Amino acid sequence: MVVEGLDSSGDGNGDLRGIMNRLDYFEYLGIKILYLSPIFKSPMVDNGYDISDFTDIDPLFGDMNDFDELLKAIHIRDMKLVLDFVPNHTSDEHPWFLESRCSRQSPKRDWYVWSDPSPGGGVPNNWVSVFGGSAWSYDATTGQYYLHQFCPEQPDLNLRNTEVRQALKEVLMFWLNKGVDGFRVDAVPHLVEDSRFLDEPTKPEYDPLRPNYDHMEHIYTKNLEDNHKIVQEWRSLLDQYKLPYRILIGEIMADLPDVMKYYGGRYSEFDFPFNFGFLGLNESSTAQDVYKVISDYLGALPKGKWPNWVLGNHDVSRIGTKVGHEYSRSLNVLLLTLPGTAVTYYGEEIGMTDAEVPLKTSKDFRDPQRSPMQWCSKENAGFTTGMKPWLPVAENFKTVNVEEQMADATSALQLYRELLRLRSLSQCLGFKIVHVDTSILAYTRSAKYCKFLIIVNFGQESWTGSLNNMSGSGIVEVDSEMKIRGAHILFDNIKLNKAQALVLKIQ
Ligand SMILES: [Ca+2]
Ligand SMILES: [Ca+2]
Repeated sequence: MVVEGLDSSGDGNGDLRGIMNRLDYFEYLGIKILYLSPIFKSPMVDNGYDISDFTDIDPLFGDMNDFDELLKAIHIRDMKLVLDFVPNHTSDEHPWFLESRCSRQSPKRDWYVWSDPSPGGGVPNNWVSVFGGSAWSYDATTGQYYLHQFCPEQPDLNLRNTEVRQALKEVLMFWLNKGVDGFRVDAVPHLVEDSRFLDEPTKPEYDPLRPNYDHMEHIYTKNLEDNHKIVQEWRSLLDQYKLPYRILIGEIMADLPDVMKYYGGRYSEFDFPFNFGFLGLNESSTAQDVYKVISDYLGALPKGKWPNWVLGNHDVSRIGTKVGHEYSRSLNVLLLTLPGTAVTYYGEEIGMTDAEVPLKTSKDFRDPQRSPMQWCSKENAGFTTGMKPWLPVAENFKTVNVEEQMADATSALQLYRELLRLRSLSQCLGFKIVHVDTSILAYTRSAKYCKFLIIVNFGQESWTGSLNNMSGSGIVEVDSEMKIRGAHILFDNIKLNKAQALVLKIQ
């Protein structure tokens, strides 16, 4: 689970002690692994993804003592902690960059990607940053440009330089030696660039005056073959730490074939690259669209590799907002009954939706999905002991919050918990889609001694019918509405309310 805790210091920002205060909750849910987005020292130009010290905690979140205590407390509860690893770039305030930019003769000059202006003056080539505009910024002191695939305050490290590779490995070792259970690696497609610095081909819609990242073919800056060697190096470093096993997860925003390459083929790379297929779902998505995401993904998954599923993250609108709040429960049934690792972005377990962030106070277009965790119906949803949380709380916090849902046996939170309990008890391996139409998706999961049928109604109204080639009956193990557990259902006469999902144990 991607976690956000609460603010224990009263400054409005979530912090490490705040997460520690809520570990009972994650344990109560049945969560196995907690993942924190960057907590490292940072000027916070890009919410901590601009790091100025990879081996220190930003004071916003606490200090190293808080971290050590948190890690210990997580392990005592038999949970694991995964941290963010951001190897593509540093902050422009990182001592490495300060040293690199001070002169062309600096021993760290080659630690970043520098280039002379083009022969006619101006940027070295037409490369564009992911956030728009040129990927090059001019540095007047030394008369060269430095590369940044993201913000100008996030200069790209030169991962072709062996000293840089070693320095980054030492960062990993620092945290591994503390006992961290693994890493989610940021911005993997962007690790290395083609060193010839040739222009990238443009698409017809490309406007040289307002260059847009999506209007170019990123053949020299994205998913280069050499990225894989680097990931393999990290994997073999983690493999030196045997007990416990350390996990490596990749963030790869790319087409499926490129994503799948990061499993490593005959080599070991990521345990899994995040599967972002469901991030594209919206309010007009049908059961067939959901089916297509699942079948495309499983069809492309290399043999013997481990799948995973993600409903949301900090970069996209919350699933409950995109698809509709009423579908939050059935989407969790889907997430937690598909084969492989399920990843929950904090708040999805209670059906949180995006907050309204007024334009004049908005710092980032992604603020709405980053609003504070809704703990209770009190002021600021119980997130902060201070006056004001770092972002506004979503309006529905009075009804959508942990405290209310813990007390309500039919809540989304209790459903989530029940699904996790069923998962840990049943150890299903087999998976087969048995029915799909515009409204209904149904599939079976089989374990050694039992078999389950999962039926989800993604349609706009209630549904009554039978499934293709399914006869017999089952007992309701999980009902997304938390009302008819234990009911006996005949497969030739199934009734589902709008957005209802059932997990049936086949008789
Ligand atoms: Ca705080
Ligand atoms: Ca790079």
